[in-house]
Amino acid sequence: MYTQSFNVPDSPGLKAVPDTVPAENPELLSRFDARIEADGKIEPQDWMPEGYRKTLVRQISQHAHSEVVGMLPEGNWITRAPSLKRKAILIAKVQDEGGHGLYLYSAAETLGASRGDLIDALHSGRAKYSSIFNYPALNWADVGVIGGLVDGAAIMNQIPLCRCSYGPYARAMIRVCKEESFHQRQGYEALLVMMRGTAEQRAMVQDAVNRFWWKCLAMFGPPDKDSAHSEQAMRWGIKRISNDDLRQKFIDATVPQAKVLGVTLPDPDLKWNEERQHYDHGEIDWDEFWATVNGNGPCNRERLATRVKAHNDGQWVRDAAIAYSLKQQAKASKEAA
Ligand code: FAQ
Repeated sequence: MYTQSFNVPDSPGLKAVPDTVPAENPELLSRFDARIEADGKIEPQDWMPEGYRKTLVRQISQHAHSEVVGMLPEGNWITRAPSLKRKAILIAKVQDEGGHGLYLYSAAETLGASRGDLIDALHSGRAKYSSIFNYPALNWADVGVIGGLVDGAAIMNQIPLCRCSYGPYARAMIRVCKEESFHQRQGYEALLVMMRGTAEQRAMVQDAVNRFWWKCLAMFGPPDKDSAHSEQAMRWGIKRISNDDLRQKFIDATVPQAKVLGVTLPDPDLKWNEERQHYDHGEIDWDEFWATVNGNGPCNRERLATRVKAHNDGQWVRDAAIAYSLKQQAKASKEAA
C-alpha cells in the first residue's frame, strides 16, 4: 500500500525558488533554479547554492544517524527472538538498517561532508537523529510494533524523498523504501500472529501500540507552523510533502490496519471527518518530543554510549584497512618505478 503513494502530488504552490536566495553567482543560480523548476535532478558535480548543500548534509546525515541508532532497540532482541524464523528475519532487518546508514553517509559524502566529522557530531551529541529511537523496546510485541508502525511511518516519510531533487539521495531512497516495505510487512505479520494467540499476547500488542503510537506521530517532525526548514526545503524540491500532511497520510493509512489487527489506537479524538475526508486526531505532546530530541528522552544516553563503544571497539578494523591500503599503494608505486 505504501508504494502507491509514489505518485502523490507535491503540496501546491511551493515549487519556484524564492528571490530570497542570495545570488551567489547569478548565471549559475538561474541554471540551478531552472533545473529545480523543471523537476530535474541536481548531481554532485553540479553547482548548487551553499544553503541547498547545507540543508542536504543536515537532513541526510540526521537520516543516516537515525538508521544506525535505529538498529539498537531491535538489535537487543536478536538473541531473544521467539523462533529461528523470527531471528533470521530480525537479523536481516537490522542489517538492512545498517546498510541504509551506509548509503546515506555515502550520499552525504558526495556533498563534500566528511564521514568522520558526521560521526563525531553524532557521538558528541551535537547531531540529531530520530526521536523514536530514544524509547526502549521492552518486549517482543515492541519489536513487531517497531516494524509495523515505526517502519510504516518511516516509509510514509521516505517515499516522497525518492523524488528529492538531489540525485544521490533520491536514488538511495528508492532502494531504502523497498527494504523498509519488507520491514513494515514483517512487523505487521508478527503482530497478526500474536493477536491470534493468547489473551496475554494480545494484551502485549495493545500495550506496545499504546506506548508507541504518539511517538510515531511525532517522527514526522514539528507541526508545519513550527518547522524551521520545511518551506525552503520544499521550494528546493528536497521535501515534497509537509510534516503535517505526511502525518495525516500515515494516520489515514494506519487506522484501517489497526482495525484488521484488532487493536485500538490510544487517541479518544481519533474520528473520521467526512468533510475533510481524513481522520481528526488529538494533540501530540510536543514538550516531550523536544525534550527527547534535545537529549533527555528515556534512552538517549544509553543509545549514544552504545554507539560510541561500538565505534571504539571497531577501531582496529579501520586501522587494519588503512594499513592494508597503504601497503597496496606502496607496492603499486614500487612496481610502477
Ligand atoms: N526526531 O524544520 P523541521 C527510520 C528536528 S528513519 C529528531 O521540520 P526538517 C528507519 C529537525 O532535524 C527515521 N529531530 O526539520 C528505521 C530540525 O532540527 P535542526 C528518520 C527531529 O529536517 C525504522 C528541527 O527538528 N527519517 O525510522 C525530528 O525539515 C525502524 C526542526 O524540524 C529521516 O530522517 C524527529 N522526529 O524535517 C530504522 C527522513 N523531526 O536540524 C530502524 C529524512 C524534526 O534544525 C528501525 N528526514 N526534527 O537542528 C526528513 O524527512 C526530515 O528531516 C524530517 C524533519 C521530516 C525528519
